[in-house]
Amino acid sequence: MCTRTNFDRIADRHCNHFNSCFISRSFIYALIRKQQVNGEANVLFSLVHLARTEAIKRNSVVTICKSNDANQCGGNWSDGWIVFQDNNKDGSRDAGETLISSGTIGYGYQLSWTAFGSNNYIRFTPQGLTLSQNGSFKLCPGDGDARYARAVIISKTARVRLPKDTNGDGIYEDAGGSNLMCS
Ligand SMILES: [Ca+2]
Ligand SMILES: [Ca+2]
Repeated sequence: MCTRTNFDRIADRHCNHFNSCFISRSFIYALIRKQQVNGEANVLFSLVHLARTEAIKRNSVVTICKSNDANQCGGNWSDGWIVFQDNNKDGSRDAGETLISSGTIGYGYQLSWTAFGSNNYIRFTPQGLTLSQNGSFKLCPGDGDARYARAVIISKTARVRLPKDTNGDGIYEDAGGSNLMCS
């Protein structure tokens, strides 16, 4: 006789004919993928924190822009980004502007930034605010499965928020509370 508790049902645990329960492979797979996208969202969280902190410390505008060569602005967000001291505040890394860091999102992920002002960069002021910019990053896995997508919202005051799955349907939401879509 196979007995499943409520917890087993929630965790999608099944029982075998020896009456011991096990967690299904698909559940573990889903759990790992959720953890992966959450890890990537935390990378973005830390990225914003770094740029904001550097802007305050350097008493200068610091910009994050998309970059495909870890040196200049260009390409797509999925290629990577750079963080630099943006002396003339133009969102582009000019000669003599110090490179602070560079990075990329995890392999296979698609990253986009949609914002008021520009979709190419985010600028932070010495006061620790964005330069009149609010927007959101969207992370999608390579296979476009929205269950493993996540948004990272940045407010004008440089506050970072990761919307949850408030309706509990397994898909995280965007800034407006709608399920994320990966196309
Ligand atoms: Ca510049
Ligand atoms: Ca949802």
